[in-house]
Amino acid sequence: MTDPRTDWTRPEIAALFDLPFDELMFQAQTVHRAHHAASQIQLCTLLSIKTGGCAEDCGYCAQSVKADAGVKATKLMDVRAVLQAAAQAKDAGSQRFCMGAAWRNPKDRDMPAIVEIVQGVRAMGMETCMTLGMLTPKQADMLAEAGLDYYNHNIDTSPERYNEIITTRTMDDRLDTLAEVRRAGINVCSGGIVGMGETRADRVGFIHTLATLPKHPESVPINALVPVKGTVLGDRLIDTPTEDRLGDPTKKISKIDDIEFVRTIAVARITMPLSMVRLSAGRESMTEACQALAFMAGANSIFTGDKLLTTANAGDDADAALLAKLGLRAMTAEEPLRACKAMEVVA
Ligand code: SAM
Ligand code: DTB
Ligand code: SF4
Repeated sequence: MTDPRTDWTRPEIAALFDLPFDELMFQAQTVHRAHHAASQIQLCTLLSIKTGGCAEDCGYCAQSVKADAGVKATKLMDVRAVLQAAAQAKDAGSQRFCMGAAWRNPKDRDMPAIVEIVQGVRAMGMETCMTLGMLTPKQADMLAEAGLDYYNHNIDTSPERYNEIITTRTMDDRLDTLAEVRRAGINVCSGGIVGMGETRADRVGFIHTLATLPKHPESVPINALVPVKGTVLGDRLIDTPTEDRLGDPTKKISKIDDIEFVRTIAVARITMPLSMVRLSAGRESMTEACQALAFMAGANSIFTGDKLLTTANAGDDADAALLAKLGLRAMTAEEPLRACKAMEVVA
């Protein structure tokens, strides 16, 4: 197997976006089938283990202290309650349990409970993923020692647009944590959000940043903005823009065009052939046809269950019906591990 390229240029990525749609889909399917089992979708479950009251000002997020989205701030969940939720997810057929905390970074005093959670979920035979914000080298090592399989830390958008969306940290802060996660030996999950009013060039820059990391993330979540009332970006999409830091408060953003969304998935698949590409937030308001195209474009992972972190998700019944209609089946736990092993072989 040849090494996946990490030397993509922006013009090359822009040229992929510009392909005729049928050609782009053909290339994406060809790459997908060369590296992944066809017709198999990984099912992941999300749990918010610490909700709201986050010090960061991410313009899309309902959990920021700057948002007025009616999200109640909670403390870190009790270890036993997290393990109970993980057991339920396992019974529902999920292979990966992803736990999110609305933190800028975990405090050292939070780490013993986090370590206990990772160990407990792993002992159930599920893959573990955590997203806790920025990490110190010591925290990354503690998570690795606890056996954490994946760490999610999204770059979210292009380097050029980053400080319009978030002012309380930089893209470089994000890249530093990703490097620490890699160094500690934890698999990387990193992607972002489209539909935040960005340009095609921003989407090119976003994919370029991921596809030129020293090693591609093992998981690449592509979220479509879930517009939440009371957040800067949600209000702009819902059509109630208020005075905010993004300049002209009357500037609206529209929901991303379905075809452009699918193109983004296809370009992620082609440029990061071995990665699991996750069709993440935003499925609840997506048509079945758009989701089907996203799977054809190479997405092979979804979040199941009724809830993401604070917003609604499509729900198990809707997902089971969609997968059945499309003849797709849930991946066994071994498949994503096989994909990771393939990445180790070529690294
Ligand atoms: N605080 C941690 C962090 O930011 O890394 C972890 C939790 S944070 C909610 C995880 C990711 O969820 C964000 O990086 C963003 O990509 C995604 N997200 C948050 N709100 C979203 C929204 N309204 N629509 C789509 N994606 C969203
Ligand atoms: C990711 O890229 N998407 C997930 C997960 N990683 C942590 C989170 C989506 C959150 C959607 C908004 C909400 O529910 O608050
Ligand atoms: Fe905090 Fe994460 Fe939400 Fe940003 S995306 S406000 S860091 S919870």
